[in-house]
Amino acid sequence: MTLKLYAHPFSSYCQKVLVALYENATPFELRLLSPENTDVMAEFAERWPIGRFPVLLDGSRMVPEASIIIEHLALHHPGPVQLIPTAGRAALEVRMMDRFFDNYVSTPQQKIVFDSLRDPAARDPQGVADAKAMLEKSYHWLDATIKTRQWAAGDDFSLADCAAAPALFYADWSHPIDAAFANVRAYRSRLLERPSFARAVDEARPYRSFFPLGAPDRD
Ligand SMILES: N[C@@H](CCC(=O)N[C@@H](CS)C(=O)NCC(=O)O)C(=O)O
Repeated sequence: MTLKLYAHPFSSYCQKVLVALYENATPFELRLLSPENTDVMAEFAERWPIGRFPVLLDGSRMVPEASIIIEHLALHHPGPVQLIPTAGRAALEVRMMDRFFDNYVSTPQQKIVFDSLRDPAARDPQGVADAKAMLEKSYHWLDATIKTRQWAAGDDFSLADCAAAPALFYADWSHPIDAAFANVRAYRSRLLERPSFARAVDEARPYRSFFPLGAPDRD
């Protein structure tokens, strides 16, 4: 049975799942969430009224939340690249780093972008300043943590790198990673060279004009 992914190629959380699917060449059907696809939009709204994407449909099972989708794939559709280690301690480190990228990189980066989409009268400058301060703390912590690691949790590419790739990609667009954080910048470059993420970035290229802060002319 074909896996169906309700997603959009330009969305960071969708890219997180696309990287996992591409790592293992897992076959799936993209249900493109785009205003002109009214049937897909309606199906999605009915399945997941929360409205955040991606969502995976595996037979009759609906799986929301990017991390849970990747956990689901590892459990039910494993491939040669093991994105979540079987050993408990190693898995804990992977899951911790995955939470780090979602909560302390992606969430503040989304705050900056979502705020820019608001009506000017409804903007939240303090919230945006707090988000930028959080990103600075995250870059600082990550710079020391990633210094001795090839990938987020050590030697092996994992769920945490699926989270890190789009999170750092867009965070650097919204609040540039200072040259002082050379280890973070080098890690972001390694992620961009990883074929699974390079493919996701290429597929999202046609949508760059959607980036509300203006996409930089790089990457
Ligand atoms: N916690 C969710 C977050 C997903 C999320 O924020 N997706 C964004 C796209 S990157 C979205 O749905 N944005 C549409 C909206 O906020 O209405 C996950 O891990 O999948």
